[in-house]
This record gives sequence, structure tokens and C-alpha cells, in this order.
Amino acid sequence: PAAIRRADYRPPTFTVDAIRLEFDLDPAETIVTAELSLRCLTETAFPLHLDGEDLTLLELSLDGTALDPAQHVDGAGRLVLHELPPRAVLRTRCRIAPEANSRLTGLYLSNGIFCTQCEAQGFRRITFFPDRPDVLATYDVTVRADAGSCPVLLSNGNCVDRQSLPDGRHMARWQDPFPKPSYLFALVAGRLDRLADTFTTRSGRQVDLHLYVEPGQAARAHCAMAALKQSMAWDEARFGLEYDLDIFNIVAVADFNSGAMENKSLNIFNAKYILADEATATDTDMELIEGVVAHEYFHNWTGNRVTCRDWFQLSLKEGLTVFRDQEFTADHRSRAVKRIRDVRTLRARQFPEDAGPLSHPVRPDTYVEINNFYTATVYEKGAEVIRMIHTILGEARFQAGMRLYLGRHDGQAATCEDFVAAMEEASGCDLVQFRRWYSQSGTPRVTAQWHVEGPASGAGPGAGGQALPDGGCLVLTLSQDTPPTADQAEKVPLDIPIRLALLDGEGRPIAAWLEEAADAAPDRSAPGEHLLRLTGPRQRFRFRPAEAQEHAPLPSLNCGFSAPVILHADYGDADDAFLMVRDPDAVNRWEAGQRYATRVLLRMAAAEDPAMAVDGRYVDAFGGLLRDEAMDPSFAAVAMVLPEEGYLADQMAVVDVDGLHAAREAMLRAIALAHRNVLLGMHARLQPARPYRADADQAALRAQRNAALALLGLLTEDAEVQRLVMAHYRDADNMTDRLAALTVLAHHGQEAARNLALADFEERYRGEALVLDKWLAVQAQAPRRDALATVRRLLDHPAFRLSNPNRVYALIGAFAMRNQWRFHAADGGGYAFLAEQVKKLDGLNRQVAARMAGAFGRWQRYDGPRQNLMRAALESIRDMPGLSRDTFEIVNKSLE
Ligand code: B3K
Ligand code: ZN
Repeated sequence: PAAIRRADYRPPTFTVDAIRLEFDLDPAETIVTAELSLRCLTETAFPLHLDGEDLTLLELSLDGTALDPAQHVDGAGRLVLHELPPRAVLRTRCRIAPEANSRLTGLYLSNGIFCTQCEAQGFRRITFFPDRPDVLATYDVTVRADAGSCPVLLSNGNCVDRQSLPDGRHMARWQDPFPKPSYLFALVAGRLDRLADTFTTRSGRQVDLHLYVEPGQAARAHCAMAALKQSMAWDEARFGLEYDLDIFNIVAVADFNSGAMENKSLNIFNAKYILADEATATDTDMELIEGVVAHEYFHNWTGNRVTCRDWFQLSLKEGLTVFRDQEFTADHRSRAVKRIRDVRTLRARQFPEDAGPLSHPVRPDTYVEINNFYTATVYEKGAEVIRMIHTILGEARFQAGMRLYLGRHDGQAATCEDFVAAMEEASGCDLVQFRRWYSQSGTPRVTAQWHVEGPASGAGPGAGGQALPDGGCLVLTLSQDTPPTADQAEKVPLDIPIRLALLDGEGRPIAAWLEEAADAAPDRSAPGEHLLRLTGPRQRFRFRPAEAQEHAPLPSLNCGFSAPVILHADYGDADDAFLMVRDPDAVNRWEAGQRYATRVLLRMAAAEDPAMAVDGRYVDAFGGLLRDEAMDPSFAAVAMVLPEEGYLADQMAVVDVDGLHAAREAMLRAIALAHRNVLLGMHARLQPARPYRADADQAALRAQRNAALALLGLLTEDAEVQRLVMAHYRDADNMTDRLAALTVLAHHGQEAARNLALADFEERYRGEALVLDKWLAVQAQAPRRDALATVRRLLDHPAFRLSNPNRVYALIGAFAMRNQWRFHAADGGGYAFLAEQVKKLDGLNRQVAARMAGAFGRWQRYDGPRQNLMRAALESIRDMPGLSRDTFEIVNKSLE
């Protein structure tokens, strides 16, 4: 399959001003009639092509003249028009088969509900159309269906007509006044229950909010509804953005490839991101639901009102909208903990992408299958790029930039360049070099060194603890380099905003002047904080403290993770032990603990017997964290988690699968043994008041208490502890606590207790597909030698279904991506398993297959025997006859 290049972009030669669609819905044979008002934009070169895929063209006419369908469809399935007047009306009648559509893109059936997913290129599976985001049309949609099986009929915009028809059918007509690209089209028809509410915008528009779910599920939609209202209010307050129609619909369906879709006024969601109550969803699920509901709602401005010119600009809407949803969560919950979670995700998913065979810039230059580019780089690194602009400009100037961008491009299809230009113009800040973040792939490495210089300008040794006399200064040297990536050999220096503070011996920020200011600090710096812009390969910064210092100041670098870089700094174990309790920047306090743990665990992994090499000083430092009762519980909960095995693996030249696993387990056990009583005390003390409330305060207490439980759970032979874990499971009055205990038991419990808990959970939630996904995932991630055998057995469990993406991610995805130790077992069983599943999935749902195949991406970082096994697995997929373009692109790039 041929690659598509950004450099080859050409504006459309004709557009569609308006489209009228009529659907006669039927699972096996749906008839789609389309009337396109076409308009030529330039001297058009004929023939013209309209995209189409898996469509049977029944009738075709141009300005009322019938044409022969057989003469107008080419070998690739596109509609070919040999000539066209400057304006013309094209009418087509096509047949499609929703029930046979297992790819879940285009029009398909989910549990008997008709629904659509058109981004990126699903609309061409519904009707012939120039299926590209820079063709914006108004939509007028008539839906006809059986009234009994499809009482609810929805599409974008406003409902302007509804009538009964003969033969037990009925119709509804929807008109969307806002011109939109085809990827934002949506249709839903089926039997659905509705939760209704309203929101009054700040200018007084009353908006009907309707949330549709499968019958009987409406009681589980309240959390999502509350999140929607909160999002609408927040976007007005923080971004000055109001909703623009009188109705906003959300539909939750069971079968959905991604999280959700921002179709204009008719968002369609994976049910997993809507349905939640305390009995079936964890606190984390609820936070995620809030974030996804917010994200899709925010797209109404950043994505829908201003859309993307072409798919290379995907991050224009995704990076920006992720940034907006991150800020939404940060404004409503703990900002530091939200940031820490996002940093963790970035490191777990995006850094490896940058360092692997699928590396690409935030604005890619080429793709084979666009659906493979809904990546952590486009989304999460894209959001980091927006965040850096925000850091450089400050909130006020950033918002001025947003107003200029949205005002200037409202109703248009724009580019990343348009966005940066608006930010630059509105703020007066120079972002010329900064733009390289969009075009350069790879994670920059920033190296930091510092030393004290006396007043006589003689360079002192850099050792900590040394005094800094009056008139002396601290000299900080920062250098950057970005290693070559699979897609780009040459790298250039980036414009990297580094926030930092200098800390005294108590951890307090020191007032200091930056002598050779690289740039003025922005208005929102905290006192004692500096914002540096590292633009060259190597720069020196001299800080002169306002007063003499007894100790050489210790820099706290990249505060709040201001730039998405890998930081190499001169910190030793003692510095990190200090910073992990004293750094006033919570993100860096967490960072110091992680850095310290990483160093210690890598040393242990390299030892003959990791269990004998536990670093007692780290165990003590961890105890300091545990005994700090003043600590914010939501922060304590994240600080109590050691770096994941996957992250540790990324720090090694050749991954030592077994050594890392042994080291991490040994450290967890050592911590639990040494601090058993503190952990038991924490578990007893942090019980939230009953009744259960889902709010952030209670959630934080549960999170910390469950982090204590997870550590205690390592003490498998401690009868008192094991009784406590069992009681925690049994007495739980919510899913957060129950799942926490189940995880402990399933991962570390003794056989009898483990089996009891797993059986109880299975029985208790029989028929609750989303809850049983947790049960599948817990077993798939178990650090147990029999994990693969269990996963294979669960493929035949009634709760599993290969055709449902959530089930696949829960069982196969969790095993391949979140159980490093077992997936990378030396015998290659995990690899053979994944290859088998990818091959089965590819014929069913190629987007999901391609995503699963990504788990092989970093095969070259493992030892020789494992490399051979993974390469063989990849080759067996690549050589499968009829392999989809989606999976081929991933596998082929991995092998290159
Ligand atoms: N825009 C959709 C993602 C569509 C995925 C297409 N393969 C959801 C989102 O980012 O909001
Ligand atoms: Zn999005």
C-alpha cells in the first residue's frame, strides 16, 4: 500500500455545499440515498473521484439525468465522474449491510443499535463523498426505521420533523446548521433509554442534554451527565466558549473502537466511558469518564467549529483538546496528581513510541493508514506542545491567542501552523524555533550540571553542602540533544521551556536573580521560580542569590514537568531522598522518589540475586513518605507506587525481563516487611466515612488506603494481613475497594483465597460486561507463571468476545502491554499467542488488530533469543494472505 504525504496536500477541486441523506435502515440491507450539491472550486481536472468503500451503487443521476452505475465505479470502489458543470446535483442510491460490518467504522450494529463511526474515513462506507476534512457541508438527514426495534432516531443538529409511516415504520428528520466535514456525521437508531437534563449557557440559551443508553442503564448515566454540565460551565469560565445549539446528545454503545467520538451535537461513546456507579465503577473510572466527556464536549470548538485541513493536522484538534481536558481535571481535582498521572502516561506510552519503530512527529509527514496515527504522540505529546506554549505565554496571553485562533478560523479547516501563528500574533512571543516541536520526532534529553562560584569568580567544586558566600552564584549548565529516531536521522535543537527553583537546605525556594536572562519570566511564575528557555545545544545560566547561603542551593528542575524531556541531572541518592520529601513542587517531589527508586531497582536488577540486593536506605526513605501524615492522600497514593516494569525496561540498553521483575517484587516485599505496622495503621486510619461518596476527597482516601493494601498484599504468608485483605474484599461497599482487594488476591494471594475471590467476583457480576472486563484484565496482568495459560482459557469464557474491542483490550491487550514479565517469557509463548490473536482479529476488526500488533514494537530492545522469537511472530503476521493495510503498516515498520 502506498504512503500518503503531507507535502502532497492539494486543496479540493470541488466541494459539497449541502448534502441531503435518506436512510432506510435494515440490518442486512440499508438503503442510503444521497443528494450532493457539488460546486467546482478551480479549473477541475476530470475525471473526478468520490470516495467509496464496500458500497453497492444501485442508482446514479446527475442533475436529474440517470447514469449507468456500472460505468461509474472504479476498481478501488470510488465513484468516477467524467465531467461536471460548475454546479451540479449528484444523486446516488447505495446499499450497505450494517450487520456484516465488524470493523466498527461506517454504519454498524452494536447490540442491535444502529450507530456510526466516521472519523477518520468511515463516511465513505456509508455513501460516495469527498471524504476529507476540508470539504464542509450542511447536512439534512432523514432516517426511516422500524418503530418497534428503533424507537429512537438521531442525527446531528436539530430534529425538524417526526412522523409515523406505514408498515410499522417511522421517520425523523434532522438538520445541522453548521457546515461540517463528513467525519463528524453521526446517526443512531435503536431501543435506548434516556436521561434528560438541561443547561443554561451564560448568554441564556437553554440547552437540552440527552444521554442515551441501553435499556435499564439510565441510572448509571448520572456521573456522565454531571460531567457534561461541569464541562459546559468550565469552558465558559476558563475559555469563554459557549455551546452553540439547543440540543446536545450523547449515546453510549457497547461496541466501539476508541473511547468516544465528538460528532456535532451527537457524541457517540464507548459505554465504558459513560456507565458508572459506585457498585460497578472505580474512582479512577469516574475520573476518566469525566475527562472523556469533557474532551468530547470541548471538541465542539476545538475540532468542530474549527476543524483540520487534512489528517496530518490531527494534533491541531487532539493535542489542543487533550490539553483542555487535562486542565479541566486539574481545575476540579488535585492539579499536581493530575499532572503526575499525565506524566506517567506520557512516559509509559509516548516516550516508547518516540524511541521505537513507529516514531513520528506530532504533525506526521506520511502515513499508510490514518487510523494508525491516533497515537500517544499526536494526542499526549501534542498536548505537551500546547502546554509548553501556555507556559511560555502565560494564561492571559494564551487565552488571547485562543480568541484570535477561533475567531479567525471559525467555520474553517485549519492547520497547526495557523494555531501557532495566532498564538504568536496575539502574544507577541517568538515561537519560530518552537515550531520544531511539530516537525521533529524523538524525546529530547536535557542534561543539567551545576556548581557554585565564589565572589572572586573562581569556580568552586560542585559538591552539595558547600556554602554559597555573599556575591557568589550558582552556575547551571543545560544541554540538549535528541537521539536519531526510526523516521528521522538528523535532529536540531528545540526551544525547551524549563521551569526551575533553587532550594535551600530546608527545601525552601531561594530568591535569586538570573544574570544572563534567556527570556523574561512569564507573569505566572511562583515567587522564587524561574522560566528558562533552552534553545541552543548548551547554555549556561548564572543565578545570584539575594542572600548568602549556608548550603549550595539544590536546583529543582523542570518543575511541573514543564517540558516533555528526559532529564539527566547530577542528583545523587541523598539529593533525591531529600527532594522526595522536601521539594515544594509536588510533581518534582514525586519525580525525585521515582528517580531514586529507578536507580535503586536498576542496581538491584543487575545483581546476582536481586532479592539479596535490596537497598535499605531507599526502604527507609520510603518509610519517611509513609509516616508523613500531613501529606495530601491523593499525592501519597501516587508516591507509593514504584515505577512500572515497562518504564524500568525503557531505561536499560538490553531489557533484563526477569531481573527487573525480581528486583521490583523484592523491593515491594522489603517495603511491606519493614513498614508493615505503619501500613496497617494507614489502612485502619484512612477508612472514608460511610456512606460512600464519589467525590475527590473520599476518592483520595480510598486511593491511599488501597495503595497501602497493595503493599501489604505482598506479605503472602502473613496470616493477619491476608485476613485483612479478604475482609477488605468482602466488606467493600464500592468497586474501587473491591477491585483493589481482588487485584491483591489475584496477584499475590494464596491459592485458596485467590480462587475464592475470583469466583465470587465472577458470580457477583455475571452479565455485567464492563465489570467482567476488570476481572479479565486482573488475571491477564497477574505476575504469575500461569498467566498465559489463564488468558488462553479465558478466551473461551462466556464473558469474552473477540468482536468487542473492550474485551480484547481487557484480556489480550492487558496481557501483551501490561504484563511485561509474562508476555516476554523466554519461551516465546506470549509472542506466539499475540501473533495468533492479531491474525484472527485482522479479518474481523483491523483497527483493533493493528493496535494489538503494536505490542511487538520494541522487539529490538530485548536479548537475542527474544528478538528472534518476536521477529518470527511479526513475519508470520506480515506474511498472512489478505492482511489489512492497518496491520501491515504497523508490522512492516516494526520489521524495518
Ligand atoms: N476523535 C475521536 C477519535 C477517533 C478515532 C478514529 N480512529 C475521539 C477523540 O479523540 O475525541
Ligand atoms: Zn479528541
